Amino acid sequence: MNHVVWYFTCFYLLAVTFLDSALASEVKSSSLGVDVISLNGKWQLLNSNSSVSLSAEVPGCVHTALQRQGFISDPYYRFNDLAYRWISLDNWTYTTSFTVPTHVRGKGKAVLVFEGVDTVSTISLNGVTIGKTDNMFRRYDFEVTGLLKDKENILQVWIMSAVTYASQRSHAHTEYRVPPDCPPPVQKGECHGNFVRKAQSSFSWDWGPSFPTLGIWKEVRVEVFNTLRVLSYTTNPKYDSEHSSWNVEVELFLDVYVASKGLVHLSIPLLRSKSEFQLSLTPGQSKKSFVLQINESVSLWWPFGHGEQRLYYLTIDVKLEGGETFNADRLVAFRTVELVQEPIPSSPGLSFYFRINGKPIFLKGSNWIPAHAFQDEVTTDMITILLRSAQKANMNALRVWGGGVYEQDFFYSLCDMYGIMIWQDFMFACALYPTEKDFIQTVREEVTQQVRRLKSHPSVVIWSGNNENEAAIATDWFNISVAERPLYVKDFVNLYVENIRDIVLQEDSTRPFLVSSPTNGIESEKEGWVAKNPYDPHYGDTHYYNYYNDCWDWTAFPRTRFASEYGFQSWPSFSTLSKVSVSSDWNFSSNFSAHRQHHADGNQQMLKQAELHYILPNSTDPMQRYRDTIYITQVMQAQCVKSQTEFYRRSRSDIVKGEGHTMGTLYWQLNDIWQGPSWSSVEFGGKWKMLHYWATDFYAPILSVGVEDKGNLMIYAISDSHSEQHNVKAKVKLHSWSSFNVVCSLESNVTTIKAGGSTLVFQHPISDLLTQCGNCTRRSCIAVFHLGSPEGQVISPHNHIFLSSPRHVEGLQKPNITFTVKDTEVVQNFFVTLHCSFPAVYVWLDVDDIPGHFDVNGFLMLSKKATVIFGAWRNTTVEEITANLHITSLRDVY
Ligand code: BMA
Repeated sequence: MNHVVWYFTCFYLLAVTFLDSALASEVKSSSLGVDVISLNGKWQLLNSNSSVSLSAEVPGCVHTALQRQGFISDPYYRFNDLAYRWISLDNWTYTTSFTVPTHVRGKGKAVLVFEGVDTVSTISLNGVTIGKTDNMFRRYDFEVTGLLKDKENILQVWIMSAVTYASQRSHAHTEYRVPPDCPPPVQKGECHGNFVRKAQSSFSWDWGPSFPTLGIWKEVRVEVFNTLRVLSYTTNPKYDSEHSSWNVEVELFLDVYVASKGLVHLSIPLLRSKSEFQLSLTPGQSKKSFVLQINESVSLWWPFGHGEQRLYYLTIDVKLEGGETFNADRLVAFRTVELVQEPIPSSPGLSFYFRINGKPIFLKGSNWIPAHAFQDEVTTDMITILLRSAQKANMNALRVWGGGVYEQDFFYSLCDMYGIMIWQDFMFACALYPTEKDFIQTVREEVTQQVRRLKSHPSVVIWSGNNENEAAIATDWFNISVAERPLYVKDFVNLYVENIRDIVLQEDSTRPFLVSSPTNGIESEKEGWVAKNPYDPHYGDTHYYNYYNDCWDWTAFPRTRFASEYGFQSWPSFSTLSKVSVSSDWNFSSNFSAHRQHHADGNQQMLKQAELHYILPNSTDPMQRYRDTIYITQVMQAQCVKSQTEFYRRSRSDIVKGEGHTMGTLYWQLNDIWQGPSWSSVEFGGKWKMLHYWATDFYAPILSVGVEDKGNLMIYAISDSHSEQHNVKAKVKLHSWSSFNVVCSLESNVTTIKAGGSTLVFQHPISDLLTQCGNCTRRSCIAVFHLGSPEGQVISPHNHIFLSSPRHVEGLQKPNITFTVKDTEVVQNFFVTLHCSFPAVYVWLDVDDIPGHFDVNGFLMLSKKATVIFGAWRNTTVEEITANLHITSLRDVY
């Protein structure tokens, strides 16, 4: 069994009810007299030479079917990704049978609807080929009128290996190459993923395994009707600036069999707004748009941290003259979004920031990747835990990265509720793409469908063409000669501008579109859509990675307008890894450690970066050393991402040497696809790494940041507020590493900090500070600080700055931390009280497999006693926590 460690948690879960999938052949009459026969459920599955035969759940995929029926064990276990490669190289047939009652069969039109086939398939009904699929991101509707029988109907979906298909397509593309051919060997992946419209990361990625899945990953049903059926509908609030009023555009996409007339009634009861419209339809596919004027004043939808996420029910009622009806409810929200790219005084280039409801908003968040290699394993619980974790860490934005999938509806609905803005990439990443007619055609359909599906969500604030493909051409990732370049630029413009952008502009006028990420935005457009340097910090967004530079050196970071990717790897916790490994794997030089690392030199990079500031773990007990090394990679990652994020937040209102005005930080990456080393802050299974705990602080709405600049200790106050002016004092203390005594305390004058900006509130030469404090040197003391109101209230999280690398500090001793656990009055919340004999740094609590998280973790402990709270996501006890709790601090690992 796949021991997936996502747990049901009532604390996290919303009341979401899902209809059980209907048994095959059960007819449900939906609105408009459409009879629906769900074909979800058990199908038969066969490989190409019939040596493997089993039953398989639809929606689902071959891998999960094989696993559930015991043909294979957990695909994530040890080296199974390699052992099970054969599955994706074979072709598979899904078969089901169903009956259709005569009265249903007698209706005018019958359509087979596949919400999602993964990916390349030929579909036949009762022996007749009814269609083919080549794109997992599309829904396919095949007309089957006249093909249905009363008795047994046999439906077959023959799925071709996507790996074989991609290879054939690439070899057929003889005029010029479309790189990359294959992923780097360290990724142990399959080749030519760019030739098939499928999650690009399923052919392997630098954080994930290669499982080029095959399956029917979304619902299947037959729809039979006499009049018409609704294909989809959209609800898009629009602000009419001329009249300073709102209206909601509702579009109905219909498949009309016979000409009909009727009425459409739209209403938002809470806003006392309703309207009725005539509907007149002729046979064929048709799109009808209606505009509901809102006459009342609305409460706006705001990103998390900036106000409420107000959602209103909109109801759509369609009544045809023949008496058939269609009713639907949708939550809508009112907000505007602008991407502001305009000149900035004393800075070349253009600004790049989001204005929501007229207010500039700093985007704080990270990047989202697929939550599982097998999408049918992604549960609403998993999505809820991840999105709730993002919000708990004060994130207001996530980028749905272009190498995965367009996420399921539930994901976006939850983002609407949580106030998490979505930067939505189209699913193209780190590659060049072919532009043959049929490829463009399938992409056009994909984009049209996805924009229609997602545009009703207020959380989606921007569309972006792809991940890093502008940069791939501009900075020549694939050794393309100068002479050949125009050809590739032409293909780029063809795909992302003339097709994708065109469709987006037609379908959705309410959001900005970017050609790529990173991009220079308007400047890229001026330069023919591929800028000379898409990483230019004066324009657009940037991705920046540098693993060998000392990440404490903030002067090395580009002072970008918007940091949409940056990050550092770490290893997930032992309890996560131990589920897919055995004891011989548990050291850093094992084959397993090398195998799980998909990023060239990744393991070395982590240790080298860690070594710059920490003494690497040197326990003689191999097991202890393994756990400690995991710990040190997480310390390094948390510290590096903190240092970079604080730099960006500090740069929000600064222009230094023409650079700055940073208005967004989306670190790479929020979540994991499996149990392996990666840039994520949340492990596969939902456990928070140290970085995620720290994000809660470095993404706080009001933050104090300490930096050393030319020998001075500078403390900045950063505020996301739009208007509130805070009067603050920076309260600074120097603590000695060797005792619990505060060596000295200082306070700045009261300063009024800028709303929506960064303000210097404290500046002091470090050498003076040390002299003034008497008993302190850079090595023997640490500076801790926070912002307080003049009345003494704490208004920012506590922060600190090392005055020398922890590897050089003097006086830090083994803290001998002991603990006691106590139940709180609150369900599943436990107090953990720590006692230490000496100050401790990076104090890390790990309860192994007990799901949940602490209120703080990875902290500095400068007093003898500290109490934290553990909130469990399932029933647990004081005893279980006590038995599983491991506590590590920096000084414990060497
Ligand atoms: C960026 C991303 C991903 C990748 C990450 C880490 O390039 O877009 O492709 O996983 O960096 O290397």
